[in-house]
Amino acid sequence: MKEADRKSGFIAVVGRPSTGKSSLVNALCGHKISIVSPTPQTTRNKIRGIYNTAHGQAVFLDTPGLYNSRKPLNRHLRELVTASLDEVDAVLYVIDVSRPVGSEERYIAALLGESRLATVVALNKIDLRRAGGRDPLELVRSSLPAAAVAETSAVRGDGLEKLQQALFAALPEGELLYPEEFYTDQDPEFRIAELIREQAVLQSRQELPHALYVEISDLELRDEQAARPAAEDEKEREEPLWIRAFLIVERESQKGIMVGKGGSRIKAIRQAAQREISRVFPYRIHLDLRVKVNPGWRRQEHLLSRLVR
Ligand SMILES: Nc1nc2c(ncn2[C@@H]2O[C@H](COP(=O)(O)OP(=O)(O)OP(=O)(O)O)[C@@H](O)[C@H]2O)c(=O)[nH]1
Ligand SMILES: [Mg+2]
Repeated sequence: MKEADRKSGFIAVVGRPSTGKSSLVNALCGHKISIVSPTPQTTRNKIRGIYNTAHGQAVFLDTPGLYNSRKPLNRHLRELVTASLDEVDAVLYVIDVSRPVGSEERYIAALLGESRLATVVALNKIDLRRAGGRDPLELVRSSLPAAAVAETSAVRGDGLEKLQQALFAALPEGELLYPEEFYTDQDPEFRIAELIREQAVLQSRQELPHALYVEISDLELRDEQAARPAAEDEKEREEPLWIRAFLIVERESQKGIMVGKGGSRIKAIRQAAQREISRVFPYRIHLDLRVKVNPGWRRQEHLLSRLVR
């Protein structure tokens, strides 16, 4: 392929909560870039996933699910999504076909129509039963008549090739934006905090997934083995990565829920998070995880500005 034919650009991934935006970004990029859970509003940040192909480079901005609520956290999340539309060359609009089209969906379709950005629609979760009511394709045809449409299943990997072609067709010709070996630009501390939050959300989702955030207080590579002679097995020489982190909840009563009976829940979260972190970072992971209360944190504007970005 000639250098001049290469495409590159930024693509905002937008949709209602829990439609599979992060799952699609991970499936396309082939890496765990963004955390995934069945709880709506899992993503709280504008997370960059870099997708390198023979056609060029697409940089996804995975965004929080768009949700109409006046609560301060939701307002911050919504503003982040609308601001990302100003930074991109195209949009990947993800619709969950297993849920009926409602006012939220119509609002997003209209917003994207007004943005005049090149839009590709993924009709996702085609492995599930389609919801009754208005056909989402009809909504797309009326609000976004120029949009390309691909039917996908992020969990089964269906339709990704067609989606990929449509996305690159929507991007301008251009040089690489990041070196080809990069697949994300998140710093390690942020990724680790997200992997811990994912496990905390997965294991507390009946009770308080939205009341949580994670803070890393210490991150240290301890080269304990440097003084020792080289081991036969390279694995034994893997350095330990020490992480001290806090799971922060809103109220004292939530602390007990996160800790669990005899510390069982926090232990399960810690073990699962250690496993997930070691899949991403090639170290022996030592995670010291504690629960802390920050009363009413979801109303603290300065904290929300730091957490939601
Ligand atoms: N059956 C099925 N489930 C899917 C598919 N794509 C995603 N999911 C599931 O849907 C849930 C939400 O997926 P996410 O990728 O976190 O969705 P999201 O749109 O990023 O969610 P927010 O960040 O909360 O807005 C998870 O339980 C996924 O496993 C799909 O194609 N089919
Ligand atoms: Mg997400």
